[in-house]
Amino acid sequence: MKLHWSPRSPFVRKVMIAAHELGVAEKLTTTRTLVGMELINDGLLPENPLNKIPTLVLDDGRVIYDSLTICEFLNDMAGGGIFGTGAARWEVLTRHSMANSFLDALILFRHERARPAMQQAPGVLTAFTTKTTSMLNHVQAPPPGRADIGDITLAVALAYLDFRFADLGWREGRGALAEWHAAFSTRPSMIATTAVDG
Ligand SMILES: N[C@@H](CCC(=O)N[C@@H](CS)C(=O)NCC(=O)O)C(=O)O
Repeated sequence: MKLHWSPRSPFVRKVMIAAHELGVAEKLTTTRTLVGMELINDGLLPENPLNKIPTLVLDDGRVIYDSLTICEFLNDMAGGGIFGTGAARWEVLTRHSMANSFLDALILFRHERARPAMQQAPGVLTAFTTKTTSMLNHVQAPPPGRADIGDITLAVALAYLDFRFADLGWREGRGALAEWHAAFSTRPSMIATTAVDG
């Protein structure tokens, strides 16, 4: 299976962490695929018309996206483990949605911050700053040792804050969350997928 991949995409990292946690990472062949909000990759478009990574191409040519759908596919392939079952599944998926929407907001926030100062919209920057703070104040540190898709996505979002928003100092006043993230970051799946620029 071929995974359109980048070492700095948090959504790709989510998929790779899930693959490691499920023990199926070695089944993925990663291919470096350069994309950006203003960077169209013509090689990717036939497989994903919206130019997004991660995109998974199965050996029989079928294509699976986006990151949640790929994680579900890997979870099924591995016989389950990171989504929960029955009623618990909705709780896991809801925590995933919260952390994933946070990531969506952070990507847009970063894009706005990267514009030349004259072109930045102050209202947009203020709104994203407020959302980031309110999300961080709202989220609870998960129980130690657990690694479902909600926990994985939260860990990726917090690591993305370290990667792109180190100036925000998200740990300040959030000791329990910081402690949880430090412990989660020692998991082999996290160590194997550290984000790098390049
Ligand atoms: N909802 C998608 C989001 C994926 C996404 O936004 N990926 C970014 C890289 S981090 C991307 O492909 N951007 C290229 C573009 O927006 O054209 C998912 O969960 O997979």
